[in-house]
Amino acid sequence: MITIFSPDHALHDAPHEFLDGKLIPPHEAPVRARIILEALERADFGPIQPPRAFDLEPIRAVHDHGYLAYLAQAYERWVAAGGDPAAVLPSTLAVRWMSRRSVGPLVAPGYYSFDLSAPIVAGTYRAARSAADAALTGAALLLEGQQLAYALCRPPGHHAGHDLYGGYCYLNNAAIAAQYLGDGGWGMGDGDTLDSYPPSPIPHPPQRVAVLDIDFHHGNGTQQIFYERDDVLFVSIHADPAREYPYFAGYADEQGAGVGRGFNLNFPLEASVTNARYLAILEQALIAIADFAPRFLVLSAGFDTFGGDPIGDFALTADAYPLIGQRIAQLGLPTLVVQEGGYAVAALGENATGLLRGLNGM
Ligand code: SP5
Ligand code: ZN
Repeated sequence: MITIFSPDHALHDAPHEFLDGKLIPPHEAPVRARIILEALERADFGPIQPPRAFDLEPIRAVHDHGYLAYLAQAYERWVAAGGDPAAVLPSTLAVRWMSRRSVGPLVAPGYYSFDLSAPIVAGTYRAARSAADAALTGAALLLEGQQLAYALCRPPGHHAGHDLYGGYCYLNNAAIAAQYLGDGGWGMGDGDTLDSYPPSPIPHPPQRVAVLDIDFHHGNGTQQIFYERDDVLFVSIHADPAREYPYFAGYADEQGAGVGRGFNLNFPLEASVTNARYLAILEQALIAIADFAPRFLVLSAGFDTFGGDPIGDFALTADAYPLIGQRIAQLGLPTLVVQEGGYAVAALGENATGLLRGLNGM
């Protein structure tokens, strides 16, 4: 297995998040990636490499152009307009019946985000790009024949939609990688120029890709990005949104739309889910993925399903993760693991290495 990690993740270090009416220290902090990296270095999974530098094209295949331009400049424009230099956080959110486009420097955050848990600081965009590059590098490695790669992404990505950020997520690393895998990576990578993208004619139809999301929270962003697609299957096992974040998506009746109908599968679960219960649900998820017969698997891996997680309410123990990894490996698919959430920092190293041990068949 190859691990891809960029120290640039640390450029994203939010001063706070807004939760239940309080400004609190952010759950999503640089220490998370440091802890996982240290545990990986102690374990023996293979090389740890920096990401290759990709240009914006494979990101633009998933995200809106105006959204990306906003993210790139949000902090500087916010500060120049008198916003608090601590971080960009909206005061007014675009919602159902007031969603007209308005993108002044102090207002765009409310147009492009859906909650108050994803502040933007000076280094957020560079960190998010490094995470997307890590996922893309992992995808490129699979296209080059690797069977397993782990993108130690931070900030995470699965809550970020086509043109919307939130839930600690800005760029949807897993979706960007899935799209790249489906496209076969054509025209992309080190040394490629805009002139070579896209080559015409496109050499082959999109390859089928499955995204399995095992973060505690529903991957609403990934779901939205692929909702009307039949070439990407999205399967998510998560806390019932009737009870837990992200509340407004992730229900079982969300099954895809148009040609994508039947290619979105949600497993919303009750509180206090045990190892045995989780593994039984995972079995159903894996059957759906095997039926879809994808060429590649992207695994959005969160460890906030752990019993000790400060914002989760499942009851998984550390023993669950090697078993989860083992079962997923039995699909026999080239797999890219993309790091998402997990906030029980003291347990993150053990849980992450546990999952990877299972995936590696160790
Ligand atoms: C990537 C990721 O895991 N993002 C999660 C963002 C969740 N933010 C809101 C959490 C709401 C928690 N409410 C339960 C508090 C339990 N005391
Ligand atoms: Zn989560």
